[in-house]
Amino acid sequence: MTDLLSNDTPKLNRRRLLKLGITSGVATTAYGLFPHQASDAVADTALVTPYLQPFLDPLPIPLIKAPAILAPPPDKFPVVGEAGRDPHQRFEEFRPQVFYEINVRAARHRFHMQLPEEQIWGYDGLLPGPTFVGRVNTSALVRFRNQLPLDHVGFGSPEIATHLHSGHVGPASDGFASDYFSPRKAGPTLRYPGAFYDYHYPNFPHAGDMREITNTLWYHDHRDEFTAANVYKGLAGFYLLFDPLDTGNEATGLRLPSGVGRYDIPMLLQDKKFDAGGNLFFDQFDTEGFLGNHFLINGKVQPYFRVEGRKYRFRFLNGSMARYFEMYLTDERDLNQDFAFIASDGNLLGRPLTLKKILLGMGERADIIVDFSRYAPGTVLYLVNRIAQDDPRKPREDRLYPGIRMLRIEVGERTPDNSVIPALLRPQGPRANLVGARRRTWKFERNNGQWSINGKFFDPERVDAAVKQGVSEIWELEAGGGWAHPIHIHLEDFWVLSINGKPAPPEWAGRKDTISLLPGWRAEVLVRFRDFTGKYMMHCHQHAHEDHAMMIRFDVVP
Ligand SMILES: [Cu+2]
Repeated sequence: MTDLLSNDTPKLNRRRLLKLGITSGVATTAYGLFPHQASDAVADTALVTPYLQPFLDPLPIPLIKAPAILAPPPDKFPVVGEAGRDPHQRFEEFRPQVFYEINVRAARHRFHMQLPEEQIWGYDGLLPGPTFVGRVNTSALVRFRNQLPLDHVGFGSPEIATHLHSGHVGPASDGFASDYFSPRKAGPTLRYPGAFYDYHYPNFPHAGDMREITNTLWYHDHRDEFTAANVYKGLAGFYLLFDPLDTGNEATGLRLPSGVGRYDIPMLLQDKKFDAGGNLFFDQFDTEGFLGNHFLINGKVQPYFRVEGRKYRFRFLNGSMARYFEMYLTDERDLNQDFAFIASDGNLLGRPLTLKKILLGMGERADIIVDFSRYAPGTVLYLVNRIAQDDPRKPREDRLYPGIRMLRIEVGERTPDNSVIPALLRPQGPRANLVGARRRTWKFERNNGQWSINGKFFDPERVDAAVKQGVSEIWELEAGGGWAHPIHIHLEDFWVLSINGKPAPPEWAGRKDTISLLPGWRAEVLVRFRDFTGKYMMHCHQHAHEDHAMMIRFDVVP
C-alpha cells in the first residue's frame, strides 16, 4: 500500500510506451487516448478510440437545485401516487423543512463538442445531476419522480433506487438495492409500482455530535444489478452540506473558499468508453467492468476552466465504474504543485495536509484547496491523473508521465479573496471504545466469474449481519484474489484502524465511508451504527462487482 500512496516517480519507460502503442503522433497529443485502447484497436476496429481535441469545452458547472412546493405534500407513510415503501423513521423528530422535486428522465447530452449528441439519463435530465446545497440540522425531503422511458432501447434499467452516498438516513431513504420503483403505475408484477418516491434526508450529524458531519456527499442510482449501467448513463450528482464551521461563506466559520459553482467547484471524475463513431459504449453483460478510453469532468471530456488568481475549493469525486484516479496539479512542464487536502470522503480533517497527489478509488471523495494567487496571470496548469491502469482488475504501481491531463486551468488576474486555508479544520470526535468490540470478517472474492463476500452473493432478503445499535464493531475487510475492491459501508462513516497491520496513511486518518483495497489487502475499520435501525448495505463500489453481486445486507437492530 505504501507503494501506491507514496510512489512519486513516473516510471513509464519508452519500451513500455512502445509496447502500449502510445508513442505515435496522434497518441502523444491525445491525452484521452489511454494505452489500453491502442491494443484494443488491433483486436477490434469497432472500438478504436476516437481522437478528441482536448480543452475545447468549458468545464460544466452543475446547476444548484432549487426548492419546490410538493403536491401532494409528503408524509411519513407513502402518499397518493408514491411507490410503496416503509415509513420514514424519526420523521416527526426531523420534520422536513425544505422540499425538492427531481425529474429523472432521458435527455440529450454532448460529452465533447466533437462527439455526436447522445441519449443519457439524468436527474432533471442533467449530467451530473443538479447540486443540492443544504445545511446541517435542516431536514430535507427529495421527491424523485421517475420519468424514464419504460420501453427504452439499450443499456440500463428504468427502475431506480437513489442512494445518498454518505447519507445518514433511515432505511426507507437509503436506496436499498431492491427498493427500486418503476416509471409509472404498472401491473401487479412490478414490485414497487408508482411514479415517485420520497426520500427523507434529515441532515443531522451522527449521534448529534457536531464533530461528525459530512460536507461532500453524492447521490446516485443503486438499482439491484443495474447500478453500473444507470450511473454510467448519467445518474449521479452532488449533495453538499454546510454547517457552523464549513459555512459556505468566506467571512464566517473556517472561511474556506466559498460560493458553490464559483469558487467551490464540485468535480465528478469519470472515464467513459466511446467507439470509433463516437458513440457511448457499454457492455451490459460484462461482469468484470471495463475502463473508458476518455476522461471526463462533470460530463465533458477534458474541459478547460478559467480561474481567478485566488483560492478555490475543488471537490473531487471518483464516479467511475472501474477506474482509479490519482490526481495531481501540474504546470506546463509537468511539475507537480502543492495543494491543501482538507476533507476525505467529505469529512473535514483535523488539520489540512499539504499534498502533491491524492488517490481516489471509486466512490471516494477528496476536497482540496488550491491557491491560484501564487501563479502569474496567464499561467496554465493541469489537473492530471497519473495512475497507470490498463485493466479493470486494479491500477498498476507505476505512474504515467505526463499522465492524463483531465482539466486545463487558465489562471486569470488576482481578485479579492477573503478565504483562508485554516491551520485547524474540524475537531475530530472520539473513536469508539475498542475494548470488547465485536469482530466480523468480510472477504471479497471472485467466485465462478461473479463476485462474492464470504462466499455468498447478494440476496436482499438474507440478513448477513445483525448489528446491535450503538455497539462498536471492528470489521476486517479483505480483498482476496487479484482484484482491487473499494468497499463502501452505508449509514455511518468508519475509522480506519489498520491496513495490512500498519496504521492508516494520514490521508485516511479521518472518518471515511469508502476504503480502496488493493489485491491482498486487509483493513480493519471501526464501525458503529447509532441513529437508525433497519436494513442497509455494504458493497464493493466497483459497480460491475456490486451488480454481480458483491454486496451484503446488514440490519441494525435495537
Ligand atoms: Cu470489487
